[in-house]
This record gives sequence, C-alpha cells and structure tokens, in this order.
Amino acid sequence: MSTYDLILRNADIATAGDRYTADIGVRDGRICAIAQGLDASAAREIDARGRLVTPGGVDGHCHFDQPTSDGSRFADDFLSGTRSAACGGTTTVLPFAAQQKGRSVQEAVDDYHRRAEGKAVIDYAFHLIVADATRDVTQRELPALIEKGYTSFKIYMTYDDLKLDDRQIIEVLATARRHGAMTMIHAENSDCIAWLTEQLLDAGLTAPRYHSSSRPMAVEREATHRAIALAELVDTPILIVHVSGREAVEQIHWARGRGLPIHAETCPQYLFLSAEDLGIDPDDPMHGARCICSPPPRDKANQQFIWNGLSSGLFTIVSSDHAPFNMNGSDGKRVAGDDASFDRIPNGIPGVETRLPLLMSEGVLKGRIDIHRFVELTATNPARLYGLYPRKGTIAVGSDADFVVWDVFPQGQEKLLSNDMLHHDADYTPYEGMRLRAWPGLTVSRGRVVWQDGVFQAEPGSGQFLPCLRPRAPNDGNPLDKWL
Ligand code: DUC
Ligand code: ZN
Ligand code: ZN
Repeated sequence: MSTYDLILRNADIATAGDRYTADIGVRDGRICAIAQGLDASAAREIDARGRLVTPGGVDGHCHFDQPTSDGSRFADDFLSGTRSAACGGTTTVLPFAAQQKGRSVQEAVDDYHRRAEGKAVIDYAFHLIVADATRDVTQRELPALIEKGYTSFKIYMTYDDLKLDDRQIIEVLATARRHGAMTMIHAENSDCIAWLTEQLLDAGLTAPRYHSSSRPMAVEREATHRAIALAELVDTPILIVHVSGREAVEQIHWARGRGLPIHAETCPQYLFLSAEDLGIDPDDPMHGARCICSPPPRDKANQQFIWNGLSSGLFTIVSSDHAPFNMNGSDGKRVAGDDASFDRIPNGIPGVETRLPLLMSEGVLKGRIDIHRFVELTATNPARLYGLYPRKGTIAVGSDADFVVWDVFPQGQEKLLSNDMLHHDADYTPYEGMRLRAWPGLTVSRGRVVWQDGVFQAEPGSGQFLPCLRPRAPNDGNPLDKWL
C-alpha cells in the first residue's frame, strides 16, 4: 500500500535558509515528510538525483484578463496565463481585481472570480486595485474584504482612470494600517508625465521610444519619495512596485536608512531591457512598442543598479509584472492604429514564464545572487508579504507541495529563448534570442505534476483561490502618536 501520492527522491533542496539533499513525501497536495532515505512508497516516485529543487515560484504581480478602458485586451486569460506560469516554475500568482471609478471594489472581485474560475491551473490570490477611495470604500468595503482574504491593495499615482490624490492615498494607507493589509504603490508623477507628453506630441515626437522621454527617472523618483513620506506619515509599510532604476533605488535606500518599512519590487525588464529596446526599426515603426511598459526600461547602466539592489537586500521581491498585449491584431499594442503615438500604446510586456529561468540563469548561475536569495526574492518573500506563508513560498512539512526541479545546461549548450517555446498567448517575448542556462524540468503544484520534460498537463480550473492572511497585525493605535 502506498503511503504517499508522490515521493521526490534525492532532491537537492534549496530554500531561503537551507540547502540539503532529501526525499520529499507528498500526500493530499501537502508536503507530509522530508527525510533522507524516506522509508515509504508512493503511487508515483520521481528521482531528482543531482538536480536542484526550489519552492514553486510566487509571482506577486501579474495581470490576466484585466478589463481595460482603451479597447485593448490582455493576451492572457487565467488559463493561458497560469499555464505559462506553471511551465516557467511558478505555482502561485497574484493578479489584480481592479475597481473602476464609481463602482464598488466588491463588484471587481466578483467579476474577477468569474474570470478565474474554471480556468486557472495553479493557485491564485487577488490584490485589489483601489481606484476610487471613497469613504465607503476605505471604511467599509476594504475592511470587509480584508476579512475575506483580500489583504493587499495596489494604488496608482498616475493614469487618469486609476490615480489617487495624496489625500486618497493617505486614506487607503490608514485603512491598511488599521486592518493589517499591505499597500503596493505605482509611483510615477502624473502631472509631470502629462506635461512632458504634451510637449513631445506638440513637437511631433510620437514614436514608441518617446514613451521613455515622457517618463524620465525624476518622475519616478519624485513619486517614490512622496509615497515614502505618506507611508511615514501614516506609519505603515508599503511596497513600491516595478522599481526601474538608480533614482528610485536611492529613495528606497534613504528610507531604509531612516528605519522605515519600505519594501521594493523589481522586474526582469529592468534587468534585461533598456530604453534602446524602444528604438525604431526602419521596417516597423511600432517595433519598439513591444517593450513599452511603465516605468520604462532605463539605460544599460541602470541595470547594474538593479542587480546591486538584488544582491544587497534592497529589493524584497522580483515579480514579472506580466501584462501581455499582442503586437499583431487590432486589440493589443496597435489598438490605436499602426502609427499611434506612444501615449496611446497599451503599457505592459509578457514575462510570467521567463521570470524564474532568467533570474536563475543570469542571477544564480552567473554568481550575481546566491540560490537562497533567489528563493527569497521569487517565492518566500512574496508569500510572506501577501499573507500566504508558510503555505506557499517554501519547502517544509505542512506547506503545499509546490516545487520546481531544475534542468541546468552546461555552458555552450544554453537554451535559446524564443516565443515558440512559451505557453502564454502573447505573440512575442521581449527576451527573444537570450541564451538560458536553466529551465524548470518539472513543476509540481499542490502535489500535481503540471509540467514535466516539455509537457504541460493540468485541467483548466484545477487551481484554487487562496484567501490571504493579514500580512501584519492590525494596528488600532493612533498614528498621530508618532507626531505629537
Ligand atoms: N503598471 C503595472 O503595474 N502594470 C502594467 C502597466 C503599469 O503601469
Ligand atoms: Zn504599475
Ligand atoms: Zn503591473
């Protein structure tokens, strides 16, 4: 009689804190035993001798099937998006239920559940985008939603249909503080972008590459500083999302030096892409649109600042910010036409499948970060930050059986990355042609083998919704105490 559903034998296990060789016994989707020479049998045994095994990735920032306001359509829904995640070693995703101005947050949550159900193949939780921070939302809706397991918010300092003013940001932060939630902030100064955009368009500078010129680092630096100041005022932690370069990094470094609990996220696009990638291809003026995202990739020198922030501990997490729009067709990057000005091109790039392989290849295998930092950034810290730890984000008895067995290729035998090998529904990858030293050979999600040796296998709808715990204890103290 089998004791376990699955045993992974001789795994070279790396977590955020440990590295050892052992067998992992899985029953009912959970890790029930970790032992050397586990004396038991299983319905299925897999030998991982000599292979690195890490926790399944937790992607704390991705966008699937999110409603848009410009007629464009995200290329991935919950089926293709989570399939792509699984094939790249990610077993938990946190996309966004986005409130529309004038509507309730609950409506967005209900709608987003309908979009996920019957489709997701790995587990998922929702962040809440708060676009209309009315008194009813901050005093009644958000506290009720936190109770139900929606314990993180994203707020925007730019985009007309999403942005909050400083007073509204403060109200959301105060709610997060009182109820123990986490607030993610998109930090770019809206008025600066609007003014620069107007100047550029008036001068006839409309090509995709001017997207970068409309959002220089000062725009991100100012908003990052302001977000930090507002969080300090309210006395609550925040996470600055998609930090792109030196100037925002300096603000976060400064805040940390003051002992403020400011978390920071970066994304592969700021390690591997640069403003040059938005440049003009004589055969296709829209070519650069494939790398339009916000904040934009900076110059190449900035990539090193981001790497330094990964190795130094400045960054808390690395997420994909997967926001895929097709280059072909009329509902993606070309929604406003083949020669649309940069400000009318949807923001975002695909990357949910390539996040872990890129960071393993270029980070761990090139010695820029160690394997423990890799796990911390891509799995353990996002799980902790968003109230999913230790169910997700580690390999431990009692945790969900989510792990990745890596294929590592010898130097000279790298895998050439191409969009054909990916499992998203986007029609391109911005990382086409990169040489990878590693790729997940096997992904196990809650005990199910969902990806093995190039074959994806999971039933649509087999992923589960995860209510999140509060990342922190509620704080009913008077934030004024800090200032009196
Ligand atoms: N912000 C995101 O987080 N994702 C895509 C576009 C954006 O501005
Ligand atoms: Zn954003
Ligand atoms: Zn995003």
